[in-house]
Amino acid sequence: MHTFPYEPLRILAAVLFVVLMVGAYWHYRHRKQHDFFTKYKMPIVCVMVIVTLFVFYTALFAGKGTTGHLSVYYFGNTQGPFEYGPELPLMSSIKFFLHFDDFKRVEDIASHPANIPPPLKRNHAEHVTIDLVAEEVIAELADGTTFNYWVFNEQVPGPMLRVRVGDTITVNLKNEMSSLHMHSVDFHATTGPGGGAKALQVPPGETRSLTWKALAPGAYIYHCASKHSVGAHNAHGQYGLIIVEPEEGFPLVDREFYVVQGEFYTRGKTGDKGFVAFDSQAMLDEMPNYVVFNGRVNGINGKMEAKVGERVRIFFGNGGVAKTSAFHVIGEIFDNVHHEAGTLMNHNVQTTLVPAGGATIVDFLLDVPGDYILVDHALARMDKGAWGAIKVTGEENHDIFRPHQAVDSRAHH
Ligand SMILES: [Cu+2]
Repeated sequence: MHTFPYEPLRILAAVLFVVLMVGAYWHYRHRKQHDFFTKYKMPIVCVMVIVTLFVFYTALFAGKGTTGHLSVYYFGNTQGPFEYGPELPLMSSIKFFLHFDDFKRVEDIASHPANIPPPLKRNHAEHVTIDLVAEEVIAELADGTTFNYWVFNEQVPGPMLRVRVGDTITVNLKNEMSSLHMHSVDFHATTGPGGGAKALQVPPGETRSLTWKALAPGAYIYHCASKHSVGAHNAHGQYGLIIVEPEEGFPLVDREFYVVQGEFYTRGKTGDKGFVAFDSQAMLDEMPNYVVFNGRVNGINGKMEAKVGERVRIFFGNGGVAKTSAFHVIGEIFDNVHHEAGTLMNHNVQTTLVPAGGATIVDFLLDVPGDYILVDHALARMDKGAWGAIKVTGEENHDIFRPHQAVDSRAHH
């Protein structure tokens, strides 16, 4: 494993610094006999200053990520299966800094929760082609806060893909020329090494393809699985859901929504304004500043509408990379839950667990108008952005829900 040799360099720098200090002292004591140090005083001072700064810089930032615009996995400590290289993370940091103004700005990174492919109405298997584009862009994570996202098709989560069990799927993954990193896809719906990730490791500017067969129905996460840290790629927004419909399809409902939870690890605090850099140490510590639905704070809020009497289905995934979601809709009870998005059905569920790299499929009937807020019921995460409302309009149903007139009890005394 060849990492950047900052440890020996730091020791060398410290030794040099001590030698120079001793030399300077020696020069001070014998300044009449030796004019060498007098002659080269300024260069010596400069070298000492540079060495000191280097020692402080490496001591401060080694293994912690970097400041300012340097958002990549700099000197990241990974015990994972990938080696560094062929390019040092430091080089990526420098390149990111140099090309900061060239990265594409995306207006709204959030995948629209209602803008998804409709149910498949076919009774036979097909050969389906899926085109995905990996790209590194800059977009808002919260109002006034921007982040360097790594995405599929310019959105977080990546597009909701929809196939039928028995389908043969050819995936073409293109990695944009502007990318600084290798990207890939691991489909949890795929049976084969890496879920396809090894065949689909794509260097910037290239395309790779893979054909696989969907063997089992459900809702499956797909995500990037590239070095130097798979977690870091996911924590930049590279995940989505692929729905594999059963032969008979899912029972038809009135509305379907697509929501994927994710975590963002940024330097500084939740709510800091301006460009915020990725913090690899915070990721290792599993301490995200943001936990959000569809890639950003307010990623789904105000984008979902329904009517009283309608049945709503939510395909809900968790891109991770550390937290298990306690998925809940405030004011509703899930009539049906595909436990872990599999075939085991549960009913009358208030909160369902969705692990990192997992999903669920829930549906419920809307009886009463109002705002129904999706949350991760580990509610500290609501303050980190994990919420968004479905606006339900229609007739009041006072048999089921009836607020009473406010009574001022003081009037009776
Ligand atoms: Cu990636």
